[in-house]
Amino acid sequence: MISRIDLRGAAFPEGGIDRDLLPRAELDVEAALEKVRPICDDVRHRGTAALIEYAHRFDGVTMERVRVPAEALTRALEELDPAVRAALEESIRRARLVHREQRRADHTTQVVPGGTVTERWVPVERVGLYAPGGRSVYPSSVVMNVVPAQEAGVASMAVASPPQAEFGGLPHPTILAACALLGVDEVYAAGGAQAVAMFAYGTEECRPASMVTGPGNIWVAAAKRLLKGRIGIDAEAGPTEIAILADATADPVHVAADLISQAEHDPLAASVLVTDSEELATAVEKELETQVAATKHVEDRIAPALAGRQSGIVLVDGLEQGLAVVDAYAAEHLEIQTEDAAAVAARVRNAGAIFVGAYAPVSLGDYAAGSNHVLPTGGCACHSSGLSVQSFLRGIHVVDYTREALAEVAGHVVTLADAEDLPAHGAAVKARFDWKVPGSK
Ligand code: HSO
Ligand code: ZN
Repeated sequence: MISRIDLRGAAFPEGGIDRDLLPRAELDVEAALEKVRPICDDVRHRGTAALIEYAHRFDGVTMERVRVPAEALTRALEELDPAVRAALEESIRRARLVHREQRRADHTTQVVPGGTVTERWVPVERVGLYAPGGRSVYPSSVVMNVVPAQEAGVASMAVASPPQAEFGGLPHPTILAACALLGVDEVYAAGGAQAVAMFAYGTEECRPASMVTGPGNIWVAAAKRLLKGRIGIDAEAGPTEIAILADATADPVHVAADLISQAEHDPLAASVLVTDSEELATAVEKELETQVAATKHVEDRIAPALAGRQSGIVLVDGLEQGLAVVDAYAAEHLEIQTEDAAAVAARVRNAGAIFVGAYAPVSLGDYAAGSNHVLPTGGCACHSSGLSVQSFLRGIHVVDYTREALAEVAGHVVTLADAEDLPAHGAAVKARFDWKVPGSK
């Protein structure tokens, strides 16, 4: 069901271990680029008409407009199961608590008397948030995208989610209800690459956005790669990943349940256990058999995900090697189920989010820990962070110098400009002092 990768006795070089030794899915976004290019161009030129056509072709729905009417949002919220509503409200409340505290204050540094640089944090003016449909209808992802954008102070935001034939061409009602709960009233029934193009170029109905965020399938990832620059993106989200660093103290029932929990998302999802305990490895393998037999989504997702080359049980010689492996892997989600888990977690350098100890499963973070679940996948956690308030802010340097403060440093500016053979740069300073640079001959 799940393969073993035995790294016991392997050399662990100082610069970290070779990532290629570790399991990981390969997602060929590059190949998808050529397919999404004509779609994006079409949306650019024909706007709404193109979106309506793609909704017909890809989603099997006939519609006249892409914007979801306000009544549909209100209705979806009225018809939402009260228990789901209560859970979403709690999820939103916790996410707000955490994200609100991520806001950064502007900061002014006095470099010299009369010379200051202020870093001013300014929210992106308008963002488009993508919520997948089809196999993955996740109202929780609407929460995870909208809350940080709102807490960052983004003034205008729109959500896009694929039209669904069984709901009369509207996005899934729980997606609509989540939007309504969050106070988002601009929602579009658009999916895939088309939705990203809609946000990038704008249409008759939808004003272009400065940035698009949110998870999606390979077509969404390809469109993000293609249109990046024209529009800001968060990350090209790949299939979800869970890595668990566990020792002999871990409970195999929990470990197996958590590995299965993320395998449930996608046949390409990765579930990786890193352990120095062969007993735990064997116990987890047994548990996987029993628990998988008793769950849903086995044939289409869990079984292929666990059996795929992206998943595995990695055996190591001890905790130090285990830490080297999880750092090299840079998992989207990393659980630490070891003795003194908090101290071990503090030593991890690369992970999208870290879940500490026996009572912090990834599922908690997916819904209701307060943390964000839009996280870097595919090893990107070694250079990127998950979605946060910061994702929606730009730090603008505001430079404010008096005549005296400029005079004090003018000689250095001119010297550097000359050293770079850019005399006009120096001239711009000299012009302010009648071409006689203070501090030079
Ligand atoms: N684990 C997914 C997020 C999610 N889980 C949504 C359940 N719903 C990627 O972090
Ligand atoms: Zn999940």
